[in-house]
Formats: sequence, structure tokens, C-alpha cells
Amino acid sequence: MTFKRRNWKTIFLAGALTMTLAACGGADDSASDEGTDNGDGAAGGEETYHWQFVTEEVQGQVQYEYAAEFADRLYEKSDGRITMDPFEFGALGSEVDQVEQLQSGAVEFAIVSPGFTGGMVAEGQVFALQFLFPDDQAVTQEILNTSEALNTQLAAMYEEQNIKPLAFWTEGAMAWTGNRELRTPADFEGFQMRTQASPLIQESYRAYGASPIDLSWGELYTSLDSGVVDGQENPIFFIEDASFHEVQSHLTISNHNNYVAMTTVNPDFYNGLPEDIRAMIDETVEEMQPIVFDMQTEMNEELLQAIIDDTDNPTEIIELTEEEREAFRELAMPLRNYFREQISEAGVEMFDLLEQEIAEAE
Ligand code: 6CS
Repeated sequence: MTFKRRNWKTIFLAGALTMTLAACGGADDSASDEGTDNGDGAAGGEETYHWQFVTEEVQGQVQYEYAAEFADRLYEKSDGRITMDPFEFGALGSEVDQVEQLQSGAVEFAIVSPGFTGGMVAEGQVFALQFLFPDDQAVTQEILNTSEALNTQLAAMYEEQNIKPLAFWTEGAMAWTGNRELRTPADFEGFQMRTQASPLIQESYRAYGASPIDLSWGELYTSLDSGVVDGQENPIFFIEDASFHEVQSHLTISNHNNYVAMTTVNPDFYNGLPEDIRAMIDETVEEMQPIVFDMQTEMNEELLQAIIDDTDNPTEIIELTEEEREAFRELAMPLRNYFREQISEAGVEMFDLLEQEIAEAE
């Protein structure tokens, strides 16, 4: 499989970064390995830190570019005392291996998709519920930023598993691709649908009549190409950048869900840091929320156009009408009760509050 390596950063952040560097007297953009340790000394002072930030995506894709920008910002804020290595997907194993590395402290930071932790934190599968969050991505992002249900209650459930979510953010509305048209639930009958490992994601596609198969995305291009699976769901930027459209005939703009990612940190590592260093991390997390929102918006728009323009690999694009979406929504609604039955009492409370927060935002 080959990936197109767009230097997204030079397109989107060049202006902003140049201004910041000028203001900071031209600090080096690249992380230095010199004189690093894990900062096990006193608060403040001249302690230096060197951390690893693992992502589930590759250069030019949202998660990796997020981590690279995060590293640059911490380097600048700390006057070069904090250096971070962002890792592309695959460098340290599968998505699940990466979660384990975060839990054990082998890496300090990770971007985690809740779909890969569904067996561990059942409540995190809330993001698998289709048609739950508003269609408008900006409203959804506002909920992700401010929700107490997610940022306090769900975050505590992850923390029990040694994963501390610092932020939740959307990578955009998901679309379906297939080797045939996907316009009605009947089109999913007998359809081999690739999903992430979450039981709730799988149950959601069973409700449409599909046969879900969980795979790492590293195997997905080949599996679509060889017909091991018939289709998959992902944000449009990811479909184009991973070239899935090249081995699929149809793309359905369904907006059946949005793709949520979490910025996470190993809690023991984080809690052991001096306060001023933790404050720099928290500030960076906050700064990144609007940046990553704009980044995914721009990439999703730009790469939808790239799919349309790719006449060597023609893709039939179907945009579902509200009526067509309604047929899927009806089948997706019972999954909310299914979810309630799978989770703890605290999880049900979290979900009740989240539903209330969503209703208020809408
Ligand atoms: O489909 C997946 O599994 C991958 N999709 C995205 C948008 N990011 C990483 C993830 O592993």
C-alpha cells in the first residue's frame, strides 16, 4: 500500500508557524534529542523532557499532523526543554498495541480512537452510536469540548484503565465506501463490512443486515482490493489519503456518524510532572481544539474534491437524502438500549447526561 505524503502542514500552518517562530526568535522546528531525560527532577528549573506521541495515522493525515503541531508548540512554550517524537501508525505496532504502550507508560502520549478500546471501556463505545451527535460538525465539536459527561465522567472510566483523555475531537463526518451502491439498508444485506473492533460498531452494522469483520486499517486497502471485505466507513480525508476509493466503486455521503479521536496521556506520567509543565500541556491541548477542527474541515473538503477529480479511479458518489437517512436512523435507534444494557450504572448516568447535553446543544 502506498500513501500520498502531502505536506499538509506547509499548506495549512505555514503562515501561523512562521509568525510564532519569528515572535520566539526563530526556535528550531524539529525536536532535538540532545540532553533529554524524563524530567524526574524538581518543578520548573531547567529540567528537560523527551516524550513519545503515538498516532493511528500517517504523515499528512489529521492525527499525525496534530501530534507534530502539538510537539512544536510544546517545544516553543518550554524554550526547547520539551521535545516530542510523533510516531506514524505502524511504527510501534497495531492500534491495539499502541493503546497497551500508553497504558504501560512505554509511550507518554497517544491519539486513541474509542473504536479500538470498546472491549476494555465499554462506555467509550458511545461514539459508535450512529445518528447520536448533531449533523453539524461545529455543534458536535462544541459538545466534545464542553461535555461534562465526556470530559469528566467518561474520562474517569478511561483513567481507571490507565488511559487519561485530555481532549475529544472530531475528524469529520463518516462516509461509506463499497463495491456496490449503498443507499438503503437492503443494500447492506450480506455485505462484508470492515469495522474497528468495538462490539457496538459491529452490532450497528448487523442491524443493517451486514456481516461486520474487524480489521486494522493497515490491512484494509488490500482487503478491499481482494474482496475479503466489501466496504468500510471513514471520514472522507482518510478514504482518499489511504486510497480506498481506488479499490471501491461507490462512496455514500451518509453522515451517519462522526469520527471521534481522543488525545490521551499516561496518567501516572502526567500526574508526576511539575505543575508548570502540566500547565503547558493543558494549554497546548486547548489551543489544538480549534486548529484540529479547521484542519479536518479543510482536508475533508479538499479530498472529497480530489476523489471527484480522480478520473483514473472513477467513484460514483451518492449523497443520501434526509428520507434515505431516516431509514438508517430507524434501525440505529434501538442500539441505544443495547448500549445501555452493555455498560455500568455510571455509564448509564454518563449517557443520560450526554443525551441531555446534545439535546440542549441542538
Ligand atoms: O479506520 C481506521 O481504523 C482509521 N481511521 C481513521 C480516520 N483514523 C485512524 C484509524 O485507525
